Amino acid sequence: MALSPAPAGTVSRFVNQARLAQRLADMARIGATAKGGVNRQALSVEDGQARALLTGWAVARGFDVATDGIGNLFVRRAGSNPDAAPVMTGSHLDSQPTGGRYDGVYGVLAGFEVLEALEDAGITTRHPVEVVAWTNEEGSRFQPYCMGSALFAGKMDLEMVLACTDPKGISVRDALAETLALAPPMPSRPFGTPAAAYVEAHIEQGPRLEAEGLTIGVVQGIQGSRWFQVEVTGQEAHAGTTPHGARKDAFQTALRMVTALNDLMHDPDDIIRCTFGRFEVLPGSPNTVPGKVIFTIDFRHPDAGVVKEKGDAIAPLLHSLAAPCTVMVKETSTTAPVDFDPLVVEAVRDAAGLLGLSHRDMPSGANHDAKFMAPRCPTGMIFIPCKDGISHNEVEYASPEHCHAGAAVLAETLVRLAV
Ligand code: HGY
Ligand code: MN
Ligand code: MN
Repeated sequence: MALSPAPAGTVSRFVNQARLAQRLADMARIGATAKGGVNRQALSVEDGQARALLTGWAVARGFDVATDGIGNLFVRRAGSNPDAAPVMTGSHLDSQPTGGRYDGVYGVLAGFEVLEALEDAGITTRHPVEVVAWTNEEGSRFQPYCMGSALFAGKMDLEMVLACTDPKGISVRDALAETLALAPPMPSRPFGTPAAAYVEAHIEQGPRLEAEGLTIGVVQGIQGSRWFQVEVTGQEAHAGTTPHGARKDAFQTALRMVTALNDLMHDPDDIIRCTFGRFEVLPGSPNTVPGKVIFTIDFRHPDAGVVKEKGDAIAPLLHSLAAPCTVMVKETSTTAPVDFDPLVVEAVRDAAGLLGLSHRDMPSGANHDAKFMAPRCPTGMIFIPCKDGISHNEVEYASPEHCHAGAAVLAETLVRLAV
């Protein structure tokens, strides 16, 4: 048994590209869509099946598995000091409804590959090394996003989370019970157990690495983000008989609101991100004046001041435009920008350099579970390119070579932190 610290560059030699590619392919069969992506939404049957598959792989390799009150799945490889806090890695298994085969799941399986490489190399780290599959990172079916990592980090209340419902009215509580039933029973741990460090590998979900011909992104931090759900209530009426002057048309009101929000978020530098991803017009009949519109706002920016100033302006603006309808504005998530730990960022940069992989420092436009881990322990992220920078799309793709490179950098980084 080679004792850590293994000479730098040892463990990455045991990171197996074909094995990682096969596990990604096996996992992509769960929730597979006709266009080559996945629909594996949080706490769905498919999410439960994915957790069960990972659990089976972990048990087969002799790793310990555990869960917690929101269904986070922890896979631990023991270290020489069982009392040492684990060095953690991971990401999420849940996907967008028309998601890709790499978003989230790459980070979970790259982390699992590192555990297997450590095992194959016979390396003993002082700290345990743990991979975690966080529950509901996406926030697509259930808002807010990152429920698993936020509860682990003590940033959300469990009862609030369990009461959240999806558009069909199914609660997190009920969906969680069904999901947990699909995986074998395992020990449960409290939230907030110590972590020595957390490093997450993820596809970039943007175009920069590919455009610059680079292999590794050394991630500096994640921009701020505020999500809102808006409900405009008017009055259903007959499309043929109701004069426009007498209408309480929820769609026309919502349209004015979106136009005003576009003006508020106009940014000639194209740094602000503002997206209306869900827009429901009810009752949705061609000859009934819409009585209700429900839409979402996903607003992001790297500067905390802009996140506060523009985000605080949203609700007053929408209320000023509501008449003759009424409006309810619910902020479903607010997360400030985070900077990652310089020592972890340096460890990632050094690992990429050690392996001779082209790399650059860069920010993350996307949210990740690392956002909630950053205040809890020294945290960092590793990006690999994805084709045409496309993600949250069934055509999402990352090459086996890039997947391997990211896992190799992750392996060298985790070993350095786990000694
Ligand atoms: O929305 C996000 O930024 C993440 O990809 N779920
Ligand atoms: Mn993700
Ligand atoms: Mn995502």
